[in-house]
Amino acid sequence: MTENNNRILVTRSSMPTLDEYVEEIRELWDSHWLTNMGKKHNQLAEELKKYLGVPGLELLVNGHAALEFTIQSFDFAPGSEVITTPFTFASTVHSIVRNNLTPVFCDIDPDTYCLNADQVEALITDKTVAILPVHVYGHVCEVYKLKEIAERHGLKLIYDAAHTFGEKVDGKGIGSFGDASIFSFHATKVYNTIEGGCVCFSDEELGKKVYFLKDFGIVDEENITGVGANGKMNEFAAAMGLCNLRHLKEEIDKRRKVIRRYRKNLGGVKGIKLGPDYENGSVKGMDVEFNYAYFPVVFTDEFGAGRDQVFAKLAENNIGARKYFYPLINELKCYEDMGWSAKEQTPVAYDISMRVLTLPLFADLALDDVDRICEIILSTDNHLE
Ligand code: T4K
Repeated sequence: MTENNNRILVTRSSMPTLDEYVEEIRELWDSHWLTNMGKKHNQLAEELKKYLGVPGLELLVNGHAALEFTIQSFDFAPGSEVITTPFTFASTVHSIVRNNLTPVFCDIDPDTYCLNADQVEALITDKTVAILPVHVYGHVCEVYKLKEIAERHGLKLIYDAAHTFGEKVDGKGIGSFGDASIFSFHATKVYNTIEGGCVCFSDEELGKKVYFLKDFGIVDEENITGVGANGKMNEFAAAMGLCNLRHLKEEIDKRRKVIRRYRKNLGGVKGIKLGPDYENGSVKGMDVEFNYAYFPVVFTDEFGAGRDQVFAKLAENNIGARKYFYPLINELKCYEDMGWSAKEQTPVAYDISMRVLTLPLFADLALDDVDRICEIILSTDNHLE
């Protein structure tokens, strides 16, 4: 039985053994070099570049900083529009707004829950400068269609790839699509550096700009030529990343087993809709090497209970599923003055946000626990008459 204070939470951080981590950080006591692009930072950047199959990579203190600094590095005019999805974590849209840009919401695909590529073009105006899709839950956006649209309209394509660490699309690292892709290495992700993130790019100039901005805009000790900030990853985080990278394959193998069990138990149940099954052939014309990041379940009207009832029933049993991503970003309190209407602007995203639950998923989640979680879910069926 998997226990975390007797509760099973939506996820649990992957960690190396304490001995392995101590061994990794031992040399920091000799060098006294703790941050500011030290040895571990640089080693991790090189290892990740290879692992992710990307031409360029810059490490950052977290995924949000990666996104915010990346957007800043394009120097878009204030008030320019960025087409994005409301079905995401707040970070995506906050990073647009904090760069003095205007988010324009596009609805999502009903099967992958990613930005609906077929609806992007209708939202492009003469103020649009970029498209910012999210590979939500590790599901993959229609990267070829989006590339074609971005190129035809001269727009930048910036992916929030926070959930897709290590994935491949048609054999290519997912971070190599678009002008830039950011990953999150937060404690709750498939791969973590405690807190951390990176941006991947092919244009070296973009990488240099992000580096410059993450280090206060410093050129040298006597020259600070940009208004940057502090986005540097420290050596302890990088050391955690070096350790976790060694075990990633086995972690992903274990996650795959958990998801297969969920699919076996819940697949085909009336009223339960599961996400795309990347093991079962190509999805939207793409072969995807999935990382098993999240397991979202959508309860349709045919199920005998609503999402909130299932959530409550699981909570009664000490199981902490989460309503990622409810509420939508175009419904958040902090944006209530913007005059957005989720129901009208993005009806599919609205509907999914009212019905979705992400179930517990982590490498060491016991299969018996998966069975128990599924039994509890199925026991809520027929609550509604
Ligand atoms: N873009 C997207 C699409 C994102 O989803 C995110 C982050 C970002 C950008 C920004 O990346 P970062 O700046 O975070 O690197 C969590 C994460 O904090 C956040 O990283 C993540 N997305 C978001 C979807 O989920 P919360 O507020 O739900 O986390 P919390 O603290 O409730 O933790 C969830 C569960 O994880 C807990 O119930 C137990 C487990 N846990 C948590 C922590 C903090 C652990 O096992 N260990 C831990 O250290 O936001």
